[in-house]
Amino acid sequence: MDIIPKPTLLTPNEGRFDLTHDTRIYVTPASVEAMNIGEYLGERLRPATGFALPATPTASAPSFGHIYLSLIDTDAALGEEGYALRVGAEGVTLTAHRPAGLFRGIQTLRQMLPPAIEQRAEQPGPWSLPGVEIRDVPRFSWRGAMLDVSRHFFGVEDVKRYIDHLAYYKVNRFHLHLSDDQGWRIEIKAWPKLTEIGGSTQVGGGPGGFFTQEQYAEIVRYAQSRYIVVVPEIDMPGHTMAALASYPELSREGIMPSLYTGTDVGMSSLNTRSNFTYQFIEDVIREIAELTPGPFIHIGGDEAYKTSEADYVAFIERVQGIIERHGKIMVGWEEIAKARLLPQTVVQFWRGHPSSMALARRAVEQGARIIMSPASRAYLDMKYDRTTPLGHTWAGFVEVQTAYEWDPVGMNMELVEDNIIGVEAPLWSETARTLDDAEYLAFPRLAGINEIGWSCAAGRTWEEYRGRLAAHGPRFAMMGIDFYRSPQVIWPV
Ligand code: IFG
Repeated sequence: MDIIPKPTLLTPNEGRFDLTHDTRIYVTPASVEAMNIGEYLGERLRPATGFALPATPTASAPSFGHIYLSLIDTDAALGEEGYALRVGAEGVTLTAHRPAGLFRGIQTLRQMLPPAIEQRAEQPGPWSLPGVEIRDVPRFSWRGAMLDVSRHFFGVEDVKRYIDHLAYYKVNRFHLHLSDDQGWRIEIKAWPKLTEIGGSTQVGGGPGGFFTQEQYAEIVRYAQSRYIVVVPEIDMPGHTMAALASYPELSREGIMPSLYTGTDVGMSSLNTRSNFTYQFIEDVIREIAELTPGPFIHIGGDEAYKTSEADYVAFIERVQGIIERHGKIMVGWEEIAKARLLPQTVVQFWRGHPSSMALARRAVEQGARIIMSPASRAYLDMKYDRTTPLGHTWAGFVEVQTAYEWDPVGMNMELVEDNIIGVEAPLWSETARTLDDAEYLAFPRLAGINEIGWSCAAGRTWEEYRGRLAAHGPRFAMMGIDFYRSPQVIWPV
């Protein structure tokens, strides 16, 4: 089987089960949430099979020949996202301790069916599931993907499709990079020029765009229904040229910032000594916190080259207090570890500088947890190799094997498992203009990086994965993903 991420424990058995016209998706309990999950499974399987596959509430396990989703009297050791899946001649039984676990198990079920199941038009069967016993629990609680909608703007439908890809790989954090030098992408009612002006362009001078608060809420709901927590990022004090061009009073005196459509970094800074700036931040954080049910708000903090060290530290500590007052947990790129952090704060490691190690240690000493996003392994905007038309090279070439063959506890960062909250694959969009560009850069690498976040470290090898990835390749194609056919993998057809 070509399941990605690889399940913790999988034992084949001699049974097999074919979906038929009569197959039902029985669900217990008959709660709205459990029934919604059953209906989601039905929606994924109906187009290709042409079967009704009705989600049907039940009080007990069905008789022969059906799919049974159950949340009752299950094993608490499965935790928030774990699940147990049995396929035999009698049918399918998927149990979990929590609804997210059922949802994660459904992705495994999808990947056990023939790849044609992902087609949206009816296909010839049979729709066979191989007999198996699976017990699967994730290694890390943060398995993320970041999409930069600032450098190039991606609309709601594109973002929803990207979220669907993330759900398929059991990703549970969607980090949305909503502001940067080239664009401000989220409506803030108290500061309308942020989108009127700051949202009006993008890298290369295109029309830009932005999410209204209703559209952002729609994205959050869509992610939530896939058990994915949206982590909004408002980057500060650097990467703020779009905000400064919208409200020059946010800049230090005498600077007249203008809209920026290039791809340099590190040239902007909020005026970190002005109370006007903190009123701005208070309003932005308040409005975004109200729209974000998830516990996290990312404040960026990267590449603040135009902010003095002392000003930067004071700024981060003051913003951390604002985030906390709004009942949220602050996330930031590794540089925030220069400041005094609250123990719940999350620090996202991204560079491979010698200073990075010291910053990671400072973060850990303060009780903060680390998201590992090493650019040399996990940055999806790095070229695969010198022939890749899109992407950067500053962190090196990142072929599929490079993106897979690392471990968050390794990376000679002197970190231990408990210091790490998880992994995340950022996709910066300076060179990705369309969703097709983004999918080309993201796949296959995103699948492998999230296997690192989900699967056991022990015994995980590139040699085994490259064979499984090859067999998995047709699933990318059936989902309409224009993925990179790495020469490192022997793709079928
Ligand atoms: N570094 C910048 C990003 C982006 C990236 C492109 C971080 C945290 C280079 N900051 O990565 O804005 O420009 O690879």
